[in-house]
Amino acid sequence: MNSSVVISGVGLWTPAHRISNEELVDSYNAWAEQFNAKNSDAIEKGEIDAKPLSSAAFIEKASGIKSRYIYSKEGALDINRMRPILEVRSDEQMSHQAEMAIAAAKKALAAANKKASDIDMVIVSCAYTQRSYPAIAIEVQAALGIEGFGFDMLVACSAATFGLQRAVDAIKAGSSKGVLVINPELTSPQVNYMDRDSHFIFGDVATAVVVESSETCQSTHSFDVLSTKCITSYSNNIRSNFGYTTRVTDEDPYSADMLFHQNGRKVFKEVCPMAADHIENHLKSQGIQVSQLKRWWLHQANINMNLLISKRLLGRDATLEEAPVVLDEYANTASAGSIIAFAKYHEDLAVGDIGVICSFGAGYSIGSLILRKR
Ligand code: CO8
Repeated sequence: MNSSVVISGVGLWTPAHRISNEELVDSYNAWAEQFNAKNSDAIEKGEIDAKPLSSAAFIEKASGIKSRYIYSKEGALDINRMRPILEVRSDEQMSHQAEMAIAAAKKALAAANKKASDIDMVIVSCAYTQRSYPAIAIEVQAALGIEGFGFDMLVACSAATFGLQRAVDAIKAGSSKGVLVINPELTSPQVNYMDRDSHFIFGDVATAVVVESSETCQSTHSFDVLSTKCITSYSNNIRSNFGYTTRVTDEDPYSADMLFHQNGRKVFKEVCPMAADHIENHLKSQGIQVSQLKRWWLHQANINMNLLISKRLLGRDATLEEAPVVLDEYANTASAGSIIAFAKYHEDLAVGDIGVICSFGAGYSIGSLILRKR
């Protein structure tokens, strides 16, 4: 019997709290005005720069983002704090990230019609993990009662696609019977809510995907994974310097340099052609024409990036049906963006329809999977 590797279920967990552009900008601007008033002398003498004001209209025009979800809203908009408050949990309690991961994993398992005993490998892949060890994946594995093994991997915005490639290869090789790839993207602790140029970019969410063999698949909506392709190319244009060595370098662990920062213009210019070439080459390697793609589940960082990439390949703007947008509601959720798009927009495809999941971001890293509806 000819078996294939399939994606048989996808789960999406959305936090209960939401922040609109307007709320975020009101808070940032109040903080900036307070900062400027407090430092008026130094600003006047040219010793420090005044904080510029943000605008909801700019954010929507430049990025397409209208709102974002946040795991803990408390503190994030408080101008005397400018970062969320996460409740401290003891070693005996479940970690925040495992909780998010489990909520998405349960939905993916239900969609795939699978039980814990059908899974033997858990990959938690995302932009940050809240601790180094024990792995969040092993905590998730234990909580779900999965026998086998789990590990964490970090590839920023491409963590989901890179994790899925590991899963597909494990099923192909026969080293696993069923894999859960989970992306608990708790980005808000690393967002610099005092930086006008990036305070609006990120949101929190968790996604999960079940990968298995077609021989065991019992799901209503499943996709053959025709091919996967990952590439990386070193760049400093998207960076976070916080790490376990921060304690011994005597740097301020909360300085702007330690949080997410980027050269957004350069990222835009460099990553768009890379992503378009990547998709084109990947399709070509499988003998598939761009015109054959029914759906593009693209990374959700910036609407203008997605329009540019699809236009370069299609020679016209992609329709919302072809390249669905979720970043207006969710903002950039690091690696989860393309999987949210997949979770929300896959059931309508017909048997034989082909689509591509593609992520792109820090590293730089680009990952794609070509899928065919079964
Ligand atoms: N409000 C008002 N005006 C603003 C604002 C603001 N908030 N921000 C900038 N401006 C002004 C600027 O000052 C500038 O003014 P001027 O022309 O007078 O100098 C003007 O608007 C244009 O500014 P920019 O050049 O910065 O604006 P862009 O049009 O380039 O848009 C974007 C900025 C939206 C950031 C855009 O460059 C972009 O989206 N680039 C793509 C970058 C991207 O995708 N980054 C995501 C990477 S994320 C990733 O890889 C994962 C990392 C891991 C997760 C991290 C979680 C925390």
